Amino acid sequence: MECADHPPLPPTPIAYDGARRVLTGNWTGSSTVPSRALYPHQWSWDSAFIAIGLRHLSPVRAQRELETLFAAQWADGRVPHIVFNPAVPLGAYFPSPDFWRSSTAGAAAGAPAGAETSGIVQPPVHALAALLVHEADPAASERRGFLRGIYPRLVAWQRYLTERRDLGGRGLAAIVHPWESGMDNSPCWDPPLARVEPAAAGSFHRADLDHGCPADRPTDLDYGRYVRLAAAYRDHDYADDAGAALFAVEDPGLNALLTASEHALAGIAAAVGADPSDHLVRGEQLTTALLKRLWNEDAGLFLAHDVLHNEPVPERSAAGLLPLILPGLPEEVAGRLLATVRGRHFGLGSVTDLVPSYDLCGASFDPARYWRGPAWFNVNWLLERGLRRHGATATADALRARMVRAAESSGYAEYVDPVTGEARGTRDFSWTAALTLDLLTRPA
Ligand code: 9WN
Repeated sequence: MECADHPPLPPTPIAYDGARRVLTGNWTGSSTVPSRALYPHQWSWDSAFIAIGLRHLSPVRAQRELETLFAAQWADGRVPHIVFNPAVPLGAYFPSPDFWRSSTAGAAAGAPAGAETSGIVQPPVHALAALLVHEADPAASERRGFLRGIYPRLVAWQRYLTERRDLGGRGLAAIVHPWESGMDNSPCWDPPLARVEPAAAGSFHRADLDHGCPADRPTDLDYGRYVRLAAAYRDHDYADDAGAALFAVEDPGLNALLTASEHALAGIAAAVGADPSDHLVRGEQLTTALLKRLWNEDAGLFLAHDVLHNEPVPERSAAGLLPLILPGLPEEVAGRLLATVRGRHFGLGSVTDLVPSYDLCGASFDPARYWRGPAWFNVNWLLERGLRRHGATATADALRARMVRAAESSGYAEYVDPVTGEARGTRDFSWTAALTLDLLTRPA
C-alpha cells in the first residue's frame, strides 16, 4: 500500500527513545509481547503492527516477529490469535492453553502438534506488514529468504478467510467470536452476543482483572459470553460450519484489512517473481463485496452484518471507517467517510484528538471502556494512512502529530480517552510504541 509523500515530523527524541525502550523491554528473543503484565504471549495482529514499527529498529527482528507467528499457523491456513509461550505460568492469562487445547481439539483442523495456540483468529494485517518489513531492507530480506518463505503462508492465511470463513456466502469473511475483530468489546457485537448464554461466572477466573482496572475492561456478563462462544467452537473441533455457529458477523474492519492485504500480496508476488494478477482481481472482488454488502449510505460508513439474523448491525464503529485504507474506493464513498470522520459521530479535529473506537453519539459510548469509545493507536494509524491516501493531507498530518504526543504523554498506553487524551488500559503497550516509531520515521 502506498502513501502520498508527507513532510517529516519535527524531531521528538523523547517519543522515539521511549518507544524504542518499550519495544526492547517487550521483546522475548523471538517475538514481542503486547504487554509484559496483561498480555504475556504473542498476539497475531499485534505482531503485525509491532513488525511495522520494529522494521525501523531492526528489519531482521521485524522479519523474525512475523516468522515466529507463522510457525504456529494451522494446516487449514488459519493464523491463531494467540501463540502461547510455554515458559509463562498457566494462570498468567485466561483463556490459557489448557482451555483452548489446540493440539488436541484443533488436530482435525491442522493445529500444530508442537505449539499451543488459541483456535480463533484476528484481522489479517500480516501481508501489509510483511511487505513494509521487506521494503525496509530488501537486501536483508532477500538474504534470509524472508519474503519467499512467508508468501505461501500468507496466501494460505488469506484463503482460509476468503473461503472457509465466507459463512454467509456473500463474498466476505465472517468472525465467529468478538475477539476475532480485534475490537473485542465493540457495541457492534452486543445484539448478536445477547443471544449467547454466558458461561457460569464461577467456572473461570478472569486473569485480566488481576492487572487491569475493571472500569476499562469488559463486564463479567460479556466475558461469560466470550468464554461460552470460545468453548463451543473448541468443542466443535474448531470446524468452520455455518450451521453450528452461535455467532457469525461480517466485520467491515476485518474485511477492509483482508482486502488491503490482498493488494499487499500483489506487491509481494511481484517482488518474488510470481504473478500478482490473481491478488489484484481478488482485491477488487472484495472491495465490490464490501461496497455491496456493508456500505450504508444513511450512516455514512460501513456497518457490520449479522449473518445468523441476516441483518445489518445499526451501530457506528471505527471499524466502519477502515475501508478508507483501500485503493479503488469510489470517490463519493471516500468523501462520505472523510465527512463522517470529521462529523459529530467521530469529531476528529474538533471534539476529539484521535478517532474514537465508537460513535460519540451512540447510546453505548463510554470514553474509558475497552472498544466502546476510547481511541486506539492501531486504528488511528490505519486511518491516518487512509486520510492521506484520499487526499486529506492536512488532517492526516495533524492526526499524526497528535498521535505521537498522545503516545508519549500517556506512557505508550493501550488506549486513551479520545477527548482528554487520558491514558487507559495497560502502559508500555507494544503496538502503541511501534506505530509511534513508524509515524516518526516513515517513509521507509
Ligand atoms: C483478547 C492483545 C489483545 C489485542 C486485542 C485487544 C485485547 C485480548 C484481551 O488485547 O484482546 O484477545 O484479553 O482482551 O482487544 O485487540 O490484540 O493486545
